[in-house]
Amino acid sequence: MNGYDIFSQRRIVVLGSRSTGKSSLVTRFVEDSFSDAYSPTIAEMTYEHPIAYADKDLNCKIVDVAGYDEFSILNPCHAIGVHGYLLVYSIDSTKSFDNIKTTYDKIIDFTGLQSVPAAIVGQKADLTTIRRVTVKQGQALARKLGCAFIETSAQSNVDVEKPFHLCLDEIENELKRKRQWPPERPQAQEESQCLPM
Ligand SMILES: Nc1nc2c(ncn2[C@@H]2O[C@H](COP(=O)(O)OP(=O)(O)OP(=O)(O)O)[C@@H](O)[C@H]2O)c(=O)[nH]1
Ligand SMILES: [Mg+2]
Repeated sequence: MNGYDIFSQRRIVVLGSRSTGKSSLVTRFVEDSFSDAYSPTIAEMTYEHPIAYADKDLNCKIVDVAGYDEFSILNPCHAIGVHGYLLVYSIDSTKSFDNIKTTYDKIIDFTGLQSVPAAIVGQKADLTTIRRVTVKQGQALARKLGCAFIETSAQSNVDVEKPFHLCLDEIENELKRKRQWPPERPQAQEESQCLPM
């Protein structure tokens, strides 16, 4: 037992094209480590990491997945029992940016939901001289898909914790909405103004 109950568990899946810096973002956040060497993820890794969020201690399971391209078929394990997503592109790659919408649409198609809690992450924000995707483009896509947005640099250790907190914001909002479902019925009008005929 780790002292956490099921209500404090949050499963966050990290998806995006190859070499966008997904593993680097996760390991920088969880272990505060970074390597310049590229070691592609073959077997996905799940990290258990506690995050203090609002007045709760959440036990986050962060699933670092191998790169998804536009032809990848969504693995059901990356859609079932998932609370939220980090959708990662690299700011020097238009292709990885275009793949964000494709991946989001795959999740929506698979789950049949209208939206899922997610944060779009523009990684490698330190690569300003070879930037291909502007902040405005990132923000516009996030608005369109109803997701949060942030740029990060795992290498320079900039804002690496923010995507996880933004994603938890989205998750908590969604859980709140679900708890309120069905919406309260309007109070029966006192002293009905309808007269029985
Ligand atoms: N400049 C820069 N390079 C980075 C950053 N994050 C990661 N990298 C480099 O980008 C390469 C790929 O990083 P990974 O974290 O392995 O990328 P990934 O998305 O997990 O790759 P796959 O597992 O193959 O999908 C490595 O050489 C990293 O050192 C960053 O913030 N800035
Ligand atoms: Mg990886």
